[in-house]
Amino acid sequence: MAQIDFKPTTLANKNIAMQFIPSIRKCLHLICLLISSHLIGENTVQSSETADFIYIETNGIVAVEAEHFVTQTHTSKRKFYLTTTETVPELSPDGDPSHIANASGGAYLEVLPDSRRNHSEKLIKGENYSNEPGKLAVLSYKVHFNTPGRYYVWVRAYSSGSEDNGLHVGINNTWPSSGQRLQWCQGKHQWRWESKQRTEENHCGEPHKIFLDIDAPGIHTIQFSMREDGFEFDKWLMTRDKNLTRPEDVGPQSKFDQVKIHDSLPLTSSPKSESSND
Ligand SMILES: [Ca+2]
Ligand SMILES: [Ca+2]
Ligand SMILES: [Ca+2]
Repeated sequence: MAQIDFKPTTLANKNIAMQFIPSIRKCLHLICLLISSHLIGENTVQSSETADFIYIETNGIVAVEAEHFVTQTHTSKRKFYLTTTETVPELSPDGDPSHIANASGGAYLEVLPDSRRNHSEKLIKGENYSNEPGKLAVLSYKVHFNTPGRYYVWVRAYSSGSEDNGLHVGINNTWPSSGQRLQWCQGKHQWRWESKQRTEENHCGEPHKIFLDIDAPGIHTIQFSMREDGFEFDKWLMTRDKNLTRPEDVGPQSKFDQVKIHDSLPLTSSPKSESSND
């Protein structure tokens, strides 16, 4: 039987090998590019997976779908993932099924993976928990405010336990104390609007303490960041009314004047019909 010699001992074999070196270099360059673009994507997730929206405040209120964020940053440890009727994020651990039923706009976000789903699972600061705002999974939204002043922030969330019910809110890359530790205790296993701040005195949160001050009319960046992983985020609103009655439904209608929608993002109604250009 014939023997095959793999050793590149001859000059001809060396020449053949030399011809492949530029191709190998090109391949390595492409691999480096792919790895670097992946790493950049980990830390600055642009709007390509959702859409670009500028929402509008009118008559002292603005309501925004959580899934309509413009950018997401600080995603190396945890990230908000989109759930729709067609799409469910394939990350584990998660711990529960989709809660798309009754979600406003047919979509919501969830911070995954959820590695701390109950009190007995290990708390890792900076990974599955951050009492410091602006550090993990930071979502940014654009809102055109017509009316300056103090706005109370409400969020519609779905909490299943005691370790998926914390969030922070900030504005223009600042994280005031009045935006820290949004908390849900009542209304488990359902979508629920809440506006309460977790305090030393009351771990279930106190009303009227979550607010942002709009100093001047114009476009501002409203931001949310993770406090606990597994947080499920449907919609948020800001209102001048300190004593707003907690909505039992999907809440006020959204108004926006600029939109670029990604194909995968569902909209339950036409942007034009909701636009406040009128
Ligand atoms: Ca979950
Ligand atoms: Ca959790
Ligand atoms: Ca939603």
